[in-house]
Amino acid sequence: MSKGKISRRALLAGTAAAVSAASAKILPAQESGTKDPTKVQGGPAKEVGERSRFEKPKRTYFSPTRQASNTPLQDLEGIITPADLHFERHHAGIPEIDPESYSLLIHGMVERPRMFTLADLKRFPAEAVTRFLECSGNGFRTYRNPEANKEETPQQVEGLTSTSEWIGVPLKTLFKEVGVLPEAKWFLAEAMDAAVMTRSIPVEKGWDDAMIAYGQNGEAIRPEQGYPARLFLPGFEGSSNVKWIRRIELADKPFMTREETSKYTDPLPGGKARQFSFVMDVKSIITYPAYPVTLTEKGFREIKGIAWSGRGKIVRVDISTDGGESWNKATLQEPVISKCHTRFRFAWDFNGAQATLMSRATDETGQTQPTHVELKKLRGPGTSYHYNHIRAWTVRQDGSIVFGENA
Ligand SMILES: Nc1nc2c(c(=O)[nH]1)N[C@H]1C(S)=C(S)[C@@H](COP(=O)(O)O)O[C@H]1N2
Ligand SMILES: [Mo]
Repeated sequence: MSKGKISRRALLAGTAAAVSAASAKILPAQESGTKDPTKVQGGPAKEVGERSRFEKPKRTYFSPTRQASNTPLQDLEGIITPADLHFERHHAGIPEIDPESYSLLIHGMVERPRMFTLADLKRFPAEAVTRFLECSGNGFRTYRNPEANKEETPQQVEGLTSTSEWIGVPLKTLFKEVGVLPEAKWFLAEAMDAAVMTRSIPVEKGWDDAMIAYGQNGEAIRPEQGYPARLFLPGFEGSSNVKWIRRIELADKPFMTREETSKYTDPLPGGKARQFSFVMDVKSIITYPAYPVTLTEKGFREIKGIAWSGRGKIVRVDISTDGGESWNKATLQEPVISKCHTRFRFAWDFNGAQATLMSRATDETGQTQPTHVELKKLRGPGTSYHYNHIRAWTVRQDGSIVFGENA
């Protein structure tokens, strides 16, 4: 077997032994600028760890005002996004909130309005769930102008989605505590950032799987994610997951806030608009091979990526290497969790011919990603939100890769 090459059998069987035999060659110390680790004392223990200096995953920004950043999807393994690489989106910056002075008020159509301190929230039985969070604007540029963004990484195309283990108190526990009245149909979630972000949420979500989250991946939730507490609504569009939450008001109708009227509505053909598109539809992206990777050799590669759906579990991902002419089933990597990033992989032989790679995910409700043409028929020219059409990468004969079809 030639240097670094992996056999087709190893890829298909996924056997670790065959793969490690091919890659176990240790670099001579001088090549990497390090000393022979068997001859010098290693470094000391540290209070707070950091990444190997050889690993430099970074979030990227679209605009210099930095109101959002994208997760480096192409650099991640497994399904958890390290908290310091979780995508960020804030309409008025990241506030600094002292947990000692934090409180959450729940009032309106309830029997016993109440203020909860952070300590109060932590006294209730906690729940931990591993779930994705995605901005409804994720990937909108590829819908509106797929030709314009060919030299983009998976991070740039689709990096406004991340997965964490979220820990907190189920909202239904607090609903019972304050005695939410049966007439209550909606609740307002209001933040304490400079945007005073407010959204109306159907009360059923509160009785279902909503939570007030104060933990993320084993520690306190990060300031960027809503420290000390945020509303977390599994599968619902990012913007409804109000961070730095300070108030919940129960009512019999939606509040018609700015973020659900002038923003976050979806225009449809014929001059109509759809309001309250909460659930994020089934979606996927190939994260390898993808721009800026160049395949310098022919041979087998593992096509890898993530799929997710706000409606439940991913049950199937199909891969096309010929621009959607034919499809083959990818392997889903355990664990497959509801409303969570799910890994897929598929062995593919790059034979030096141009190839267009596509992934198409299906969720447990039977929903499948539409093609770009199909989605345009339904949604018209569109604005900025809710685009789950099939994405493509074109591998050229020279092995270079660009985003989009027939590039
Ligand atoms: N208080 C507050 N909550 C907010 C926002 C905000 O600007 N302020 N942005 C929303 C949007 S648009 C998204 S996509 C998600 C992003 O969550 P994250 O920064 O934890 O990834 O938070 C939502 N909650
Ligand atoms: Mo968002």
